[in-house]
Amino acid sequence: MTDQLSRRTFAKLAGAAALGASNIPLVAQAAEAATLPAPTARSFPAGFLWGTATASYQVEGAVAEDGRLPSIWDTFSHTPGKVAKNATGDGDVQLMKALGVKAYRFSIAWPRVFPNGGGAPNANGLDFYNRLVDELLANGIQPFATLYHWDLPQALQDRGGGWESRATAEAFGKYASYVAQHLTDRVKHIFTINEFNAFMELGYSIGVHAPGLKLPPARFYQARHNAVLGHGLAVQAIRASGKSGTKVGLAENLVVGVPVIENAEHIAAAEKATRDINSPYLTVIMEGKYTDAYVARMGADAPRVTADDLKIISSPLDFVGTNIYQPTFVRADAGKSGYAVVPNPPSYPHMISPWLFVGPEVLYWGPHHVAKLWNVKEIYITENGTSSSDVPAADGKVYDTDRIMYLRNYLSQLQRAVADGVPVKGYFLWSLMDNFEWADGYTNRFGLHYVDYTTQRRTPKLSAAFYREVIGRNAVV
Ligand code: GBH
Repeated sequence: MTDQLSRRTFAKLAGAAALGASNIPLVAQAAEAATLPAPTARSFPAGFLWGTATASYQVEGAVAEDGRLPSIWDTFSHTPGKVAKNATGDGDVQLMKALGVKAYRFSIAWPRVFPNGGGAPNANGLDFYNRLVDELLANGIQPFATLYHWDLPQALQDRGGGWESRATAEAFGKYASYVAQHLTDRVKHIFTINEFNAFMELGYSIGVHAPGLKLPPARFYQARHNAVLGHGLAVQAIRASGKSGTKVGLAENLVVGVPVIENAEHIAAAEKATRDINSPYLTVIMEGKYTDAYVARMGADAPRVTADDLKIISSPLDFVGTNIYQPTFVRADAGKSGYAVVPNPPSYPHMISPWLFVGPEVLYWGPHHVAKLWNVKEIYITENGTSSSDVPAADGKVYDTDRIMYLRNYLSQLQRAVADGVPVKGYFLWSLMDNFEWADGYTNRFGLHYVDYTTQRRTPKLSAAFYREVIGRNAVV
């Protein structure tokens, strides 16, 4: 990406682009309004919070401005061969523009606020977010901030091996405390960490994400433990330093067991699978104990875990955020665990990202399991969405009917969950605009807005008009 446009010019473009969505008429404005489904059909409760989401390294650019130092993703993406077409996240600064959304989930770059991971804070770095928060509030959009969406300060990786070190968990707590002190007068919802189940597995075990490590089991289990400990320390720090009324949670891409058939035995198996497979992360956070099965699996490689650690890790949360994309099908099984994962057959359909298997029911079962397993009273879908080939048509527009198909089906299942009484309070669509898709670089687009990476121009896709209609009618359309 190039820095050809100033932040202000870019803001204007983004604004114009959002308004441009109206060149596809809203059905509600059309003459045949009388033929619309009844207002209650597939509708959501009043006050359901519709939002969009992004993350710092994927949209911000400005990697060397105002005292920011490198993160592990700067290092990784600048290492040839690690990211598709050797793309990096350098580029223009992301600004917010609404589609009628009432909430925006963004992440704060740790290396802007503490460029060295710890030590002295960089006030200019935090100001970047002060301005964003003020601008969101001035536009009637509630800010939901994530503290860690994978851009670990490189200095922490260099010093103690990043999450391999308990010192990183402690530094994370201090960073959380500083952010809470300065932003919670205006930011009322904070997510500690985004997707343990992605950055730990891909970054520290499989090695395809930053920092690109393939740790042996004992070191890897220790790193997992430090990450959930960091989350707990951050929760405590936010409680101690944040204004009263600040709500804290996390955003986890839990593995969601989806029953192969919706009957009692398979549903029970799917629930067991969800608790068991997520043991290293969400389960220990919610239960304050590693499951016996996980402890047995780790065997002699298990980290030393103190009762005090477990207490910190399971500090009570105000809500649970779930990033939900694809199902893991589960059936009942006679073996000890009581369940078996059913691999998708080769013919199982996926979106353009090969991992993004289509299973709308996952948006029903994900929140359902979380509410039932851990008695959670406030759930957000912190990410859901899809990639698409998104090639502009001759008229310059992007008719992403596949994204609309995906969203319509997934939202129907979310509506089913809410209608059943599952306490889902809001939904953040990933993503507001096309952005840096980690190891896939700029090859897979997830946005509601098409981004021309040469000019930075944003163009609403057909799905933006679809989402605007969903929000306007508070119903699946
Ligand atoms: C989310 O991860 C991330 O939070 C977000 O930053 C990202 O842009 C968005 O999803 C869309 O991907 O190619 O076989 O190595 C979702 C969970 C985990 C899904 C990693 C893709 C890569 C599988 N992701 N996975 S593979």
